[in-house]
Amino acid sequence: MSGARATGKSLMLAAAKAQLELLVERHHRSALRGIGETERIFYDTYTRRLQEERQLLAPTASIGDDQTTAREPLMFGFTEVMPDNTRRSRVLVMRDVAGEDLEDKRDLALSFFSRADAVIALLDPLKVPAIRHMLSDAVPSDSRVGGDGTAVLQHLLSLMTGKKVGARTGIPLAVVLSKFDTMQELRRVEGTEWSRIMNRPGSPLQRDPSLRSAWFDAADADLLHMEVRALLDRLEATGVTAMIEESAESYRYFAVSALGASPEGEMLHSGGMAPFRVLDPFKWALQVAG
Ligand SMILES: Nc1nc2c(ncn2[C@@H]2O[C@H](COP(=O)(O)OP(=O)(O)OP(=O)(O)O)[C@@H](O)[C@H]2O)c(=O)[nH]1
Ligand SMILES: [Mg+2]
Repeated sequence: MSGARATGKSLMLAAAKAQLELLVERHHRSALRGIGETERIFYDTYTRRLQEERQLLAPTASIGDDQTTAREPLMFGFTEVMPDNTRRSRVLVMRDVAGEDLEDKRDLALSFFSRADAVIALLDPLKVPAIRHMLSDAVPSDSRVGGDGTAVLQHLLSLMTGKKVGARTGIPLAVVLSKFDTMQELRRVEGTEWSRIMNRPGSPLQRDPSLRSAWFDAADADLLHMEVRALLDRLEATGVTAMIEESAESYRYFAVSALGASPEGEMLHSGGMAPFRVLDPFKWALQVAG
């Protein structure tokens, strides 16, 4: 997981783990199991705060801190049923990188990006001043907003190529517009072109089929990819899209909300977490990793 501080990486990972459990049970008739210390680390870092204390997460500790959670990757195993009904064992190894480490370029500790099977990079729409302004009534102004997303993405791409100047990376890159519930709030901002875009019937920005199929759904993902690409253009993030398209051979755009609604201060929304499309990038990563 990559992205500037407070783009929503840790919450997305926590939400995706819960959804992956459901996917694996429902479609693969298997159970998702933490490997090694993963269950304990996951409980200490995510579950206790989110489910027992109903609180948002603290910023992820820097990899330089003396904390196992930041140093150890999270590893989950399950058995996948293939389309021809054969079964095979899969292991998903994830790293919840601290935005701070990417922003401060602690590169020695981040060299694993050049060896990843796939990278998920988050962009926060609340960083776009026009969006923040339109949503000033709907989104609490004290939400954590992170650092420079474009600079972090540029740096990430250089880490993915092992710092070779001018090189393109062959590592699949999922570019995710996070906190998508805030964009969906734009439905209610009347008289703007945003309410028209976000209200369009049948739009992939309004539905979440990610738990319906066992594997990555390319037809749905293609539609989503095009919608999110167009949204990024409208958000005037053309610098970002140009950079991705120039530097990555294999990329896809996604839209995700871990929470489903804005939090209330440091607390989760009273309705709990209602994730939107959080599984899509992980299903893609599992598919492209073979
Ligand atoms: N509305 C909304 N806000 C979100 C969502 N996900 C994250 N946030 C907000 O963003 C903040 C940061 O989320 P984290 O998941 O901790 O961010 P991070 O990218 O892991 O941050 P670092 O660990 O510092 O790199 C949260 O405390 C929320 O205020 C979401 O789905 N919707
Ligand atoms: Mg984090």
